[in-house]
Amino acid sequence: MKRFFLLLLAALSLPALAQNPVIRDQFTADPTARVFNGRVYLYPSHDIPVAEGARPNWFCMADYHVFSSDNLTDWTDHGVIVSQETVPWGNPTGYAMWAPDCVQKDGKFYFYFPNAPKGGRGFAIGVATADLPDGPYRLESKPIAGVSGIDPCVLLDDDGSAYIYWSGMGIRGAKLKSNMTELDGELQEVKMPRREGQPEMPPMKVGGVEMKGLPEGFKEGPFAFKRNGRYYLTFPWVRKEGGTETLAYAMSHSPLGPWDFKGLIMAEHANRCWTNHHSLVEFKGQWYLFYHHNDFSPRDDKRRSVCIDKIAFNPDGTIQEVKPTLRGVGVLPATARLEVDRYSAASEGVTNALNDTVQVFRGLHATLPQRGSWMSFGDVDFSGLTDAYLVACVKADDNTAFAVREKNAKGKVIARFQLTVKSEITRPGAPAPFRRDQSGQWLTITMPLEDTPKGVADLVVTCEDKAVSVDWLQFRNRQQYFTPVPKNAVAAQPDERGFIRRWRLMQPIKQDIRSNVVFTNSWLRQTFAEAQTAFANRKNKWYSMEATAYNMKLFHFAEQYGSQPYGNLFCCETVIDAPQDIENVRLAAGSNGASMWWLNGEEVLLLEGDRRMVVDDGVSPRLNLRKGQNVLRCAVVNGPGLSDMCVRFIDEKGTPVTNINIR
Ligand code: FUB
Repeated sequence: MKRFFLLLLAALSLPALAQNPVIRDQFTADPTARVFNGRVYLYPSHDIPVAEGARPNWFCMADYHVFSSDNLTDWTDHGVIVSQETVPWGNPTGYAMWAPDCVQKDGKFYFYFPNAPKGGRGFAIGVATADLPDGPYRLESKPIAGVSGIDPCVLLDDDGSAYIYWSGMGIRGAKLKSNMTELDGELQEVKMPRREGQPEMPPMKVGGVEMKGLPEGFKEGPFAFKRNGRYYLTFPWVRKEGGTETLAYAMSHSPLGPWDFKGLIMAEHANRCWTNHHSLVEFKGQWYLFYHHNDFSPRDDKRRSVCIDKIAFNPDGTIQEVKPTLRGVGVLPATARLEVDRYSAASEGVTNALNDTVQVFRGLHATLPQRGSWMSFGDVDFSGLTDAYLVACVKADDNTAFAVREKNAKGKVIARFQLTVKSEITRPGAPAPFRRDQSGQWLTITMPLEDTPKGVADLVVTCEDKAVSVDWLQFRNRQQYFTPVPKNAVAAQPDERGFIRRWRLMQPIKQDIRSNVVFTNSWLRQTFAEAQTAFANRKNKWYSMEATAYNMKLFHFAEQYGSQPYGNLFCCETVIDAPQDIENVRLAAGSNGASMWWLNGEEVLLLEGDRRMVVDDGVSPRLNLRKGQNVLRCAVVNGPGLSDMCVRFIDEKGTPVTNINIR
C-alpha cells in the first residue's frame, strides 16, 4: 500500500503534458469522450485505492468527475458530478460506480452510470440530468427498469431515436423512450440462476435484446456510434482463454444489429493490464480513441489512467488498428520539454526504460541501439520559434552521433550532434557547451539549428553511429537583445534615461586576444586605428540594430552575426540628429572591455584597460552637438569575456539629453 501511495503522490506531481496518460493527478478509467459546444468532455470512472470494507484487490470507485478540454492537451477537472452517497437507490458504500456515459438531447445532458443497488445484487444503471455538461446533475429516483448490468452507452440516431447498450448477460441493446430514462418495449421475466450457498432470487425483468453477430469470448463496455450511415458497436473482448481484453468492433446497417464482426481496434495491453475500455470521438476533423491503461500503477491493474491516440477509418468504413503510444495526442510547442522517449513510433529495437529504477517517476529514456535506429515524436509546433537553438539530454557509452530530423528518418536535419563521450561533445568543426548531471551519465547539450521546420511538424531522432539514449529535447529561443531596424524606419529617440540604442554595427573583426593583459594604451591605440580604417573603407558588412535594453550587448551580436563571440573588435556607428545646436554637453559612456569614442571624426573619449561596463564610467570634455547630423562612432575590444557598451549625452547638470533624433 505504501508503494501505491508513493506512486500516487508522484503521479500528482507530473506536469500536464500532451502525452499519455492525459489525467495525471488521479486515476481515471473507462473513458467516454463526447464533444459538446466545441469542447471535448471526458466522463471516465474514477479508480481509488481500495477503501476500508471494500472488496480487496478489486475496482474501487465511489464517484465520477468530469473533465473538459478544447485542445486535448490541457484538461480542466470540473470536479465530482455524482457520488455513491447521494444516489437515492444506490448502496452508499458499494464502490461500484463503473463505466459511465453522457449524451445531450434537446439541450439537456443525460448521464448514465452503473452502480450497486441498495440491498440488491449486481448492478443497476442510473440516470442523472443537467443543463450543462459539467452539471450540476439531478439524480433520477430509480435506476432504469429492465437494465441489469454495467457500462451503459447511448447512441442518438439521426431520426432522434436513442438506443442504450450495456453489458449484462452478453452485450444487450434497447431503444429508449423519448424521456431517455425508460426502455421502450416489453420487459421479459428471466429466472435468475441460483448461486451456490445463496438463497434463490426472484425472477428479474429484463429489457432489450442481446446483440447478435459478436464473437465468442468475454465482452463488456459497449460503445456504439454512427458514421457515414453505418452503425459501429465497439467493445472490450477477451479473444482467447486466459487472455486479457482487446478492443474490438462490429458494424451494422441497423442500431440493434445483427452485427458483422470486423476485428480489433487495439490488441491486448503488453503488460497484461486485464481491462481496457474506450470510446471514439471526432474532434476538429480527427477521430480519437480514448482508452485506459495502468501506467501510473504498473503493479495494480485496477488503478488505471486514461490515454488518447489518433484513430483512422479505411475508405470502406473499417477501422485501422491503433498501437498505443506514450506520445498520445495534442500539439506541443517546440519550446516545451519534449519527452521524446514517449515516442509516437520507433524502429525495431528501440526501447524505453526508467531513468531511475528506484525513483520511478524520474521518467523514462529511449535507447536507439544502432546506426539507422529512429524514433518519431508527432505534432510539435515550431511557430513560436524566433532565434532558437536545441537543447538535448542524452547519454552514450561510446562516441556516437545522432540527428534530429523533420518528418521521417530521412528527413531534413534540424540539428546534428557528434558525441565524444569521454571529454567533449562536438558538432563537426565547432566546440559546443554541455553539462553533465550529478551522476555524470547524462549530458545536457546545446546545439545550433541547421534548419527550423515551419508550423506543426513531426520530429524524428535518428542514430547516426553507435547507440545513444535520449531523455528529452527542447528548443529554446535566444533572448532577443536586438531587433533589426528596417531600411526606411523613422528616426528613434534616446530612451527615457538618454541612452542611445540604435546603432549600425559592423560585422565583428576577429582579434587574437588570449588575455586582456594585452590592453596597454599603445596596443589599444593601434587597434582603434584599425577600427578607424574599417570605418573609413566600409568593406565589412553592417547591421542596423536597436537594442532591447539600454546597452548594446555586443557579445550576443557577435554570437548571432559573427563567427564567434570572443576576441573581437566591434565598430559601432550612429547618427545624432540635433534639432538645434546643443552646447556644452558631455558624452558619458561605459564599456566592457576597452573602448574609444569619436564625435564627428574627433576622438572624444578613451576607456582604457580591461574594464566592466558601468553606466557613465567615463565622461568626455564639453562638446557641442551641431544642428543637423552628428556622426558618433565607437570601437570596443574585448578578449575572452562578454562585450557591451552604453552611452548617452548629459548636460552641465548631469541631466540626460533626450531632445535628439537617432538615425
Ligand atoms: O472499471 C470497471 C470495469 O472495468 C468497467 O466497467 C469495465 O468495462 C472494465 O473496464
